[in-house]
Amino acid sequence: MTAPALGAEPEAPAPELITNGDFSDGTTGWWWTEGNPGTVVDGRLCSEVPAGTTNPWDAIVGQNGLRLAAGESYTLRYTATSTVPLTIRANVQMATDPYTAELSAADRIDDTAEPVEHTFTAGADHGAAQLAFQIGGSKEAYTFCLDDVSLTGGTEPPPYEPDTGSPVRVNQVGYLTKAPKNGTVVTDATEPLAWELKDAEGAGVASGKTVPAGIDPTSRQNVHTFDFSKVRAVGEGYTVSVGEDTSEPFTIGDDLYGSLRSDALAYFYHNRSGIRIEADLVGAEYARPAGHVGVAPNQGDLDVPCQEGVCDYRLDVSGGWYDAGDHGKYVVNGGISVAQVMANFERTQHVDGADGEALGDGRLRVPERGNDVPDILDEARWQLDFLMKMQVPEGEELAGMAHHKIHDRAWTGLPLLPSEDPQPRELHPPTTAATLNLAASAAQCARLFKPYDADFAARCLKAAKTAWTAAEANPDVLADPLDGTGGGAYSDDEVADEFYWAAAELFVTTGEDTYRQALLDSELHGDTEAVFPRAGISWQSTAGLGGLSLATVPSKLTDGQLRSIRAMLVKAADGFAEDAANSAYGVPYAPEGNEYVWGSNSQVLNNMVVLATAHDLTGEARYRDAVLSGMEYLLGRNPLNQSYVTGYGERDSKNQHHRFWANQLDASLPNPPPGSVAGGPNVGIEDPVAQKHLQGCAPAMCYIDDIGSWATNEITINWNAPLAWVASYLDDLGDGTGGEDGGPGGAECRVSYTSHRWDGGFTTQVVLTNTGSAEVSPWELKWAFSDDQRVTHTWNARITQDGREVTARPVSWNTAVPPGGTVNFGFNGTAGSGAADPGAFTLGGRKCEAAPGR
Ligand code: 9MR
Repeated sequence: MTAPALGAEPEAPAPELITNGDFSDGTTGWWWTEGNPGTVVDGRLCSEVPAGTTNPWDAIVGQNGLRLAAGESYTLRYTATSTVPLTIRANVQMATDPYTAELSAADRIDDTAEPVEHTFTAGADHGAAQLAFQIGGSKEAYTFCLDDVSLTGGTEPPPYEPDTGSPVRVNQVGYLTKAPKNGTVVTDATEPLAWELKDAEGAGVASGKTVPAGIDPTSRQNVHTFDFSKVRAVGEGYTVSVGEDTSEPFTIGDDLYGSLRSDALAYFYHNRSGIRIEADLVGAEYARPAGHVGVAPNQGDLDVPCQEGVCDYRLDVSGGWYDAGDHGKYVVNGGISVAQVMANFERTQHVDGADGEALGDGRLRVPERGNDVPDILDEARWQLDFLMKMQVPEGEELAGMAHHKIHDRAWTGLPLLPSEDPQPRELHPPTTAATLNLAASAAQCARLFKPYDADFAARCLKAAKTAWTAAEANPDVLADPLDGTGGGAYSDDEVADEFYWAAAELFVTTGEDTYRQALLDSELHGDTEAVFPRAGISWQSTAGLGGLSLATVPSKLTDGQLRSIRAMLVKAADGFAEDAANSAYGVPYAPEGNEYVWGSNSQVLNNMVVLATAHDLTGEARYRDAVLSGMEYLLGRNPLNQSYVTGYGERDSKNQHHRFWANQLDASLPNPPPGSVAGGPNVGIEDPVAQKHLQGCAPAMCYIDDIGSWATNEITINWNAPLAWVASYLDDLGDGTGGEDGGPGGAECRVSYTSHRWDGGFTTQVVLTNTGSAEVSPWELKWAFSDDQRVTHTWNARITQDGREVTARPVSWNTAVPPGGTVNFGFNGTAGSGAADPGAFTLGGRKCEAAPGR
């Protein structure tokens, strides 16, 4: 090894600004204009440029999102070939009008790849400049190929440190008056700390001690929790302080979720395709022309052909909702979304205290107000009509199946209004999953629309039954996972869950034995984890939607069948409640290995839907409490101190990935409207912005509020649908009890845990008190050690340990604990390194109060 010469500090190489400049990752990071789509050929990006364009900028290949600093020097390098010798322009410029250029070079290229190099100094700061190879203006058609693109210069931006604000984390919207009220504080301290709740004037209202919870594995931070459930004084501007640190302000009061209920539903109107979005419904800022109705430059969804080789007919597939930040419309995702919108309404028909009025005619932002149909059903119908248009017509091959999706032939850039999308639209092959999504949602449509429009209901039922029959005849036609150009793939190689869901909805609607039999024959029948997976319901795992309908909508299920479906649901809810109780942030979501997935916030929300339904069915407060703590997590009590819902909370997400709500890229465009939930932390960090900033992130911190981060910060119909469902449930809770007073926290157990430590070991005495009104037998108490303590010797209980997770169970003489009764047990163990005592205990999945004075 050669030592560097003394005095000659090796210079750090200038940072690279181009993503995927060698095209080793396909076309990732690159875009092009409509007439000259790019593909990677032999490791280079090539584009067929048509004959007869006029201006250089009539054909472009480029990359956006480049950060330049005024006064810094930059070097652009690339190689390019052209089958016709010509001059192109290599520009580094603003990405929006007036397109001011920092570099605008005229480069001669031909069929030999000569390296080109330009150096320039940036005259201004740019947050998101673009590199644009302007390759139009040629009379002749030619092939342009590009390789080894590099733009270096400036200084390395400092490592990304998310601004997480105060370490004291709360629900930034607020807490229902009579509900549990918990928060989390990030601190190095291992001993309890004093917390104080202050009113808007800063006067102390309540105080207490935090409960150390050890290292939270989702954030890798040492945290404590605090509980101020006992405070029931209504007010705004409350804060919690721990030492010098103060939380964001929040409210204590009733009915905190009324506006969220309607905002989260307005999301669907905002994202309607094929209709003008009216200022008088959503405000001038959000009004826009109809998208994809065949008005140039749109090619329209009124007469859409298939992808080449897929079919030779064309369909009118106008209408429906855009899926997300992109303008695609996907049956496989559209179906679950409209099902949850309908379920939001259907709940009001079967649950005491669920308010149908708030979803009724004239209450929501839909243009069909005043038609005597509940507004929420009007919104659902917009999508149902579209879904039915995606069905393969009679007489065609695969008649009755549904096309998987319709979207642009190539990916478009941001920002882009739906009405400005110039791409050709294409139908993609029918699939079993899409067909069953249609069958399930159309079957639900049939029963809900019957009182309002019998013809429409009959049309839904016919579509549903035809789809079911077609899916049975074609049970394994799967989407191609590589069919992801211009739109998402949404491929799913397991459709037993879609069969279960569709059979459930068809059975509830018709009572027919064919569908009952399909349910009983399903491999998912009776399998809680398959129907209600611990990681949550999603577009890939839809059986739970069927399970929820079976458990809640009156049907011809036998009493025994109903009991067993409900038992599965409650068992799943027990798991979620346990996950919430074990989480220092109260989140009812604990995926295997803490692998927060793409759209993790919707997994949290879907678990909350199951919990809320368990609460509706059993009246047990602990299910409600876990829904509430899930909402605490989503609205700010989390490792990033982030409210993931636009317009709610002090530190809300504002720059979600969307082509119209793209204020971050174009100041004349709006941010997402209130009530739009971001996808949330995703350990996959699949997009370039997340990859740039979030390498090595802790699971629940793999999130960035940047419009370029589609993997962590997109918004979609299938994420807002459970948000709207949950918002309705929460609004119905009123003061937190939904009428009956469950009492703060609803805890029905208390634990006192006293340890004496010595060098290398400890001895612990536990007193468990049943504070509820029912006997608990057999009891099962769980907690987690904050460190590597090991239990070595026990008395009066059987104790098992799995890593840090500890479970204590009765010995023969103390199996039952009567109301007011106690169990005493204890154990010796080897000490961990400076470990704190555990602070959170669950009895049968239900959170216990920690007895004071430990
Ligand atoms: O929500 C989808 C997520 O589960 C997948 O992992 C991801 C990658 O295939 O795609 C997500 O769905 C996107 C879809 O493909 C296109 N529209 C936007 C969706 C949300 O990001």
